[in-house]
Amino acid sequence: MTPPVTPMRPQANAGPDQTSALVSDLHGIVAGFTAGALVCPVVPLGKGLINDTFAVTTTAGRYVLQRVNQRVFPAPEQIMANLAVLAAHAKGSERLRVPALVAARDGRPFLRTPAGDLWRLMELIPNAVTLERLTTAAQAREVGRALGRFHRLTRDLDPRCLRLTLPGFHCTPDYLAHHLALRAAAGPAVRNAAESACMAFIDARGGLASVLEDALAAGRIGLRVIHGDPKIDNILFHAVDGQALALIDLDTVQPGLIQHDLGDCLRSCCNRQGESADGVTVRFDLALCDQILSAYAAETRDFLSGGDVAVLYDSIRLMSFELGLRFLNDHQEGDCYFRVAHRGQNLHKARVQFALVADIEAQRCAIRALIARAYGGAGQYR
Ligand code: GN1
Ligand code: MG
Repeated sequence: MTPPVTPMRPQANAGPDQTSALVSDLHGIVAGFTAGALVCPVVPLGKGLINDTFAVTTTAGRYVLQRVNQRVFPAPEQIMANLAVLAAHAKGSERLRVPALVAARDGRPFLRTPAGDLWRLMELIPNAVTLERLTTAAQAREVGRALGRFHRLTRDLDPRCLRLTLPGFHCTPDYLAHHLALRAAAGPAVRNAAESACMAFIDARGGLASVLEDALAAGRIGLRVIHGDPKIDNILFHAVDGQALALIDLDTVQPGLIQHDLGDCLRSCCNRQGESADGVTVRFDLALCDQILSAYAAETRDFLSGGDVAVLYDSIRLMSFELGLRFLNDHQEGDCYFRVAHRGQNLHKARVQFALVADIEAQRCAIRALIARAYGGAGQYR
């Protein structure tokens, strides 16, 4: 049975006009935190598709200010509770740096405005940069090491200690069901060639959506703590020595499958053309994948099971497929979820992800061989 089609939601993200209106209110927001007085204008930071993010400089230091998107995260206090659990678990560890939160004047780690918005202020990790693309093997190794350390550090944190901040976030079968429901509701109405091509691509991969859910149901893999969004933009590198310093954007730290994280990280980092590639011929870069995987395996080899490793190849193409579905669904619902610069951008990004799936599939044997080598077996996990 297909689930009901959700009604058209209002625009989830502030567009450029709303963002500049926001900037003028930000002085008051910053004053609501215990972080000194502003010394220069607040400026937008990063390229996140969900929250509104700004860089703030005060007499006390430099910070990151964020408004949590409550259409995506309707209960943001749950995120804040998870951050506290994670920070306590990571305390004193050199493996994971969790950006410290600045208290609001009422002592809470966030501020609620009368309009109901939730804002938080975090330390800005010094000497840190994000990379638009990976260009060297050393960077790729740092990515694998950072994600592997995150999973290593959280392997003894019971996932039941964390709230589900986004239920169903990586449930690919739900995104597929939603896609089919949207398709049924639209009927044979006007579809352009790009949409039709996406639909044919999806139809040809019926069994893919449930690979991880099936493995979970069969007990071959298990729930763990995940980051949820380890794409390239969410990894901080040291500006000088290039070491990975932290995984940021911790809103989706919650119970999940480590395969979601590794697949998402690889689909993001091994696509050198990026999510908005010009044209729709994208490549999955095997050399980068090799470096990321071997560094990740060095951190995780001793606690991942054969069952975990057996589904790694499928999880790489699955996460690209899932993101393609999510972009396509959002396009068909009027761009309510992901921030877009123009109409049609989500559709283009869906095509890019599907092209990436196709290239991953074309390199299936080589990717499986890299996985087997990284985990020390000649194909023992297949
Ligand atoms: C969103 O907010 P941001 O840009 O870090 C999305 C991820 C997608 C990503 C694609 C909560 O992440 O799942 O992979 O866009 N986050 C959420 O760029 O939906
Ligand atoms: Mg995010």
